[in-house]
Formats: sequence, C-alpha cells, structure tokens
Amino acid sequence: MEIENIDLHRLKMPLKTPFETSFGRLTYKDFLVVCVNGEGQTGYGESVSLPFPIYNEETTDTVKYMLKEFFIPKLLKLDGIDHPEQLQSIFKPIRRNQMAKAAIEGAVWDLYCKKKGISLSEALGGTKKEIDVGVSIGIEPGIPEVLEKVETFINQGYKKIKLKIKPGFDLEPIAAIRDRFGSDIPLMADANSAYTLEDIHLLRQLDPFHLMMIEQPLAHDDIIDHVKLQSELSTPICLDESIHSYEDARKAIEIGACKIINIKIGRVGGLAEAVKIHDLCKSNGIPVWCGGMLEAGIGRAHNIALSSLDNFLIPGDTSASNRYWETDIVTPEVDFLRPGTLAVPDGYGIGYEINEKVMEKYRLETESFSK
Ligand code: OSB
Ligand code: MG
Repeated sequence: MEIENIDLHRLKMPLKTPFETSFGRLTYKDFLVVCVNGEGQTGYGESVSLPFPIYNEETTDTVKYMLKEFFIPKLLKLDGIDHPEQLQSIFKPIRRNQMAKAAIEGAVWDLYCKKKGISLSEALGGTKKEIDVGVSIGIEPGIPEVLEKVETFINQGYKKIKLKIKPGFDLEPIAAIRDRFGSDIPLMADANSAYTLEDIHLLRQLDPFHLMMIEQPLAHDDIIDHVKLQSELSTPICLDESIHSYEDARKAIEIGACKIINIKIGRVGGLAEAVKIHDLCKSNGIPVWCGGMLEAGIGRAHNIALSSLDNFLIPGDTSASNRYWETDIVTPEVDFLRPGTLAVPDGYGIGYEINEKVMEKYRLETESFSK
C-alpha cells in the first residue's frame, strides 16, 4: 500500500455543554484530523488529546509536533506498507506519545481497510454487529443537576451511567442516584486519580452502593497502591490512566491492581496495541470496555469498531454524536440503532463518510505533507 501524502487538519468544536472532571473543565474540543492519502483513497484518524495536559502529558500541540517532526516523515519515507501492524515496530524507537501514534496509525488502518474492501471491525477481528453503550456524566454544580442528567440518559436508553467523582462530590451524589433510581441501574464512578490510600475509609463507604466499578481512584501512574485498595474494597477497580500498553496491563493484572480495564485507543498508542490488551484481558478473565475522550465522529467510529471484539463485555463511553455535538464531522452521525446500542458499520474502513461542510465550519488550519 502506497502512502503518497498526508494532511493534518486542526479543528475546534464547542461542546454542547461543558464537561467537568476532577482535573478540570472542558468547554470545547481542539483536535487534529489526520488524512493519509494513497492510491486514490483517504484513511482518517483523529487525535484524542485534550488542549491541556490534564488527563495525560500530551496536548493537541504536542501531538501535532510529534506528527510533523517524527511520525509523518517516517511514514512518508517508507516504500509503502503491507499492514498497519507494521507501524508498531516502525514507531517503537520513539518513546511514548501514544496519542500521536494512535492518531496516525488509525488513519493507516482506515486506508488499509478501504483498499482491502473490508470494515475496520473485520480487520481487527470484531464479531459483534451491535454494541451496548453508556454515557459519562461530568461533575455537576449540584445533586439536582446530576439527577436530571441521569434521568435524561436513562430515558434515552443508555446502558451504563458513569459519574465523575472527586473528594467532596462522591458519596452524596452516588447515594442520591441510588435513592432515586434504585439499585438496578448500571452505575459506576470515575475518579480520574482524585484520591490516595489515605481515603480508603471513604472509598469503602462506596461498597454498599454496588457500583459496577470505580475507575482510576488513585494516582495516574500507580498500580501498586491500587492493589492495596482493591484488597480492601468489594467494588471492582477499573484502571484507565495507569494503562499505557500491553506491558502495563500484564503487570496490573498479574499483581491484582484491577478487575476491569478501560481501553482507550489513544492512551495505548493505537489499535494494534488495543487489540493485544483486549486479547490479554480475555485470556485472564478480565472484562474490558472502550473508554472515551470526547471524540468527534472519526474517533467514535474507531471506538465502535474496536468495541465489536468479543471481550468488550461492558458498555463503553462511546455515546451518540448528539451527546456532545450540535453537528458531528461524520455522516451519518453516530446514533442509536436501538436505545443504548450502536450498529457496527459494515462499510469499508471506519464505515462513516466525512461531512466536509462541518469539517470546514470547525477547521482552524490545514497542513499538507508529501514525499
Ligand atoms: O477519564 O474517561 C475519562 C473525558 C476526557 C478525559 C478523560 C475521561 C473522559 C470521559 C468522557 O470520561 C468519556 C466520553 O464520553 O468520551
Ligand atoms: Mg476515566
């Protein structure tokens, strides 16, 4: 497969409503769309980085820098490429920068699938035709706002409600949700590393609420303390920030740091690594789900294809486009097949077309690179 040139578009899309986590508040998404062109076709990838290094160390500007200086030149220097999995070894000498690697790798997967005439789901070994999805609710000004959002999303049919928590906004909103909606709604909490082992007593008080899991309660770079915490909690711990690779996942599972893993394609450096982590978890009896980074439609499409693998046993964070966007950059927009489910497209590649008009509306700049 020949790669002739690559375009980088920078977009800024306002979120319908601000999204707040324990690490900060987001009002817009500033991101890159990577277009890899070859033999008359285009593969699309999306950088999932945030404008600020508050979730991990990358930002949209660092991703752009790494793409321009390292990953794009490396790719254009190649004499074609047979399979997207080759990128792992090609990029290996460059440390970390997972979101930058994933953005360009995703575009190459899409192009590869389009050339082969298969869907991305098929190329990854996906088997599901329909996936269950949930929704992530940010930290709200107060409990009434939380309850209103939970009600809206449950009525829409979402199959998992994830509430962001932080010290001072944890037991009360969780208790209020259980009180109002009962013990049967699929509910979990995501702390984004807001606690330490000193908070064990408080976190144990979450156990009676039978949460599906608590996501990343402790430090973003920890697995050791999570082992201690998990041994004291009946609620399963799910790791997000701490898992950057297959090796991280292997070690976390080996020492008992978590019972569930959230896989984000950007956080682990691409689809090939994501599939490896999925397979590892499957063979260890660890269910996985696909996390989200407030993606626009291209990123959402990649998440859907990944979620079609069979060990994605828990509904992911890939909500419909209208959860965050007035209008999305793909057509059709990502929308429910049935309440709380998305169809896995069977068209070639990511299976969604780009809505050039919407891309144009939100585009800040474009840079092009050729051999
Ligand atoms: O921790 O999962 C997270 C958004 C930005 C950064 C980190 C996280 C999130 C979300 C939103 O929870 C998930 C989504 O709906 O895309
Ligand atoms: Mg998370």
